[in-house]
Amino acid sequence: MPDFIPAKFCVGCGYPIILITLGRILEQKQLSKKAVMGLDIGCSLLAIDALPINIFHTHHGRVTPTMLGFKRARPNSLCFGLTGDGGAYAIGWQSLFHSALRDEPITVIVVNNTVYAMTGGQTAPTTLPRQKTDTNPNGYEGATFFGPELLRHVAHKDAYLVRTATNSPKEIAVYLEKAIATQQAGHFSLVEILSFCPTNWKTIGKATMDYVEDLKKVYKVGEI
Ligand SMILES: Cc1ncc(C[n+]2csc(CCOP(=O)(O)OP(=O)(O)O)c2C)c(N)n1
Ligand code: SF4
Ligand SMILES: [Mg+2]
Repeated sequence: MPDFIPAKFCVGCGYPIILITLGRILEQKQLSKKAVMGLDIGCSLLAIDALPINIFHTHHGRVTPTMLGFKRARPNSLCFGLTGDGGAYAIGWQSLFHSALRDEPITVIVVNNTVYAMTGGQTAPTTLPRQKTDTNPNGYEGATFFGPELLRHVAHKDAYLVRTATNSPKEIAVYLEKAIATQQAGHFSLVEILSFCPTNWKTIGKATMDYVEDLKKVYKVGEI
């Protein structure tokens, strides 16, 4: 397992932190051979060769049904879906919702950077009120979307739903391990990670960290 991810992501992006953390857990637990990860499109697609596990591209908004299909065909596999907030909570919400409702034993990792990053920073369901985006240059005025909190209403009591952030890598590791254990016990798990996107947030250095801390004031981290 390398200590770095090939430089496809922008400098300062949160995705590599998540991928390195997941890769270390899989290696430590000797799960790399069982693990398979689908990528939803969005900046997740850049992870195609990031880890020494089976990884493939799916379709924007379709990673959840693809991975639950894989899991049904190969019940002994450990299935991950890596998706952005747009893929999970807009175009892919229907299938994500029903997967939680049916308690499908897969793990969905939602990288919440509050925008459609890959396509240039458009407004997403997770965009915060007053946040300036490509499509709302004067500030977004709509509602805010709380994915894990909404899913809690329909998910099985043993499903694992949690939110963390890329400025807390140790916490990401703890939560990913619990999500994996939940899948192994036969239940649905989702880890939402508030993730740096300095390119679309138009931030550098400390301003990127401050941005995540501001997000945490709205999107409460912790188990849900
Ligand atoms: C069916 C379909 N609709 C739209 C697109 C264009 N598209 C590709 S990525 C993307 C947005 C990605 O945003 P998000 O899911 O939040 O991922 P991020 O890039 O922010 O990590 C869109 C709209 C597409 N590829 N397929
Ligand atoms: S656009 Fe944002 S999410 Fe995509 S690679 Fe760059 S920093 Fe990461
Ligand atoms: Mg996004």
